[in-house]
Amino acid sequence: MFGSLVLVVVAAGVVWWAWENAHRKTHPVAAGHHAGIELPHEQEFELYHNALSLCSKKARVCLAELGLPYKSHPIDLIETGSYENLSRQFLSVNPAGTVPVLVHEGHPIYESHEQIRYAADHAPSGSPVLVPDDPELRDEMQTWVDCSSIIGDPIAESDKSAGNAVPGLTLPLFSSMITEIPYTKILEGLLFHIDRRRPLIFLAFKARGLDRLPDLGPLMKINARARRHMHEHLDRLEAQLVKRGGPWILGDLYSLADVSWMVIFDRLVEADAVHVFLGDGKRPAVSAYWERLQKRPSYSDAIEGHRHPTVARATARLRERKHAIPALRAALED
Ligand SMILES: N[C@@H](CCC(=O)N[C@@H](CS)C(=O)NCC(=O)O)C(=O)O
Repeated sequence: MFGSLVLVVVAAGVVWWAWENAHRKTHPVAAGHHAGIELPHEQEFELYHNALSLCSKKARVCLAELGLPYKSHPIDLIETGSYENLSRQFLSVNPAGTVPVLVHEGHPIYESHEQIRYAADHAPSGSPVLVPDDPELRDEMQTWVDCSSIIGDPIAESDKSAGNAVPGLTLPLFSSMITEIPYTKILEGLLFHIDRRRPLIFLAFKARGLDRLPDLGPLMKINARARRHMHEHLDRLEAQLVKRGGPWILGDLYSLADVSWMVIFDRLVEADAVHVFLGDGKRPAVSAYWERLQKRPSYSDAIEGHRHPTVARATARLRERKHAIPALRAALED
């Protein structure tokens, strides 16, 4: 009797999963503007985004700098509470299940580095100029956007860009955040996520706990490699700021390159890692640059105005545990 009941429950579960899976189609999407896709919309610009997501911050900062109004669609990720990005509704907007998605007149633009360029190119005349007219300067800007973007496989290629080094550096923050998320919610990712590695990492963090993070050897290696590469990326930024004389990456013109780097520093704050890269007088030009970035109105509007309470708690917990456990601090900072 009990055996048959278990069988019925398992069979019902499999049928449910098969049905859901068939209706939550995921696949990679090409970067850029998709004129062939029509999405329901109410405003010229709409943005699907998340408070914590680095790439979402980049899109929000860009729209704030341009003064472009947009309809906001906040989407939860597992880090901030649930896999809303795996819902049927959101997958119809982006079958890759990632944020941000910028929608212009109903057509999506995928990948944040494409979105900021698109928004700057389609802002009404009279909007602040974030892309230089001079072709050489424009190429220079694009180089600095690219080296701060998340492109390709960030875990394997943290040497390619500072953006790619960010996920590895964020692992301890994720480990701290996931303590607040129940297992059942993470399981949804295992069933439906396009990249099963992501929920698997969260499960490992949850099972092991923040204090025993150093036991997770392969993940600690990713973190250490990302740290080493971020040092190299920031050395290059220091040299560029000195060469151009600031205040911004291209000199006098605040550009998309600065939009793209602002969010990297903000993530280092959230991951309690700024002191690792800028402490003890290291990289004075970068430190002064980061101070200037925080004074821009776009920083308070698009980043501080969207803070998620879970992130602040997770940062405080991470800092406190590193203080309490020197071996944890050494593993994450030395
Ligand atoms: N290269 C993409 C990255 C998109 C991406 O991976 N977004 C993350 C947040 S920064 C996400 O949506 N993660 C949710 C998940 O994978 O479950 C971009 O620049 O837009």
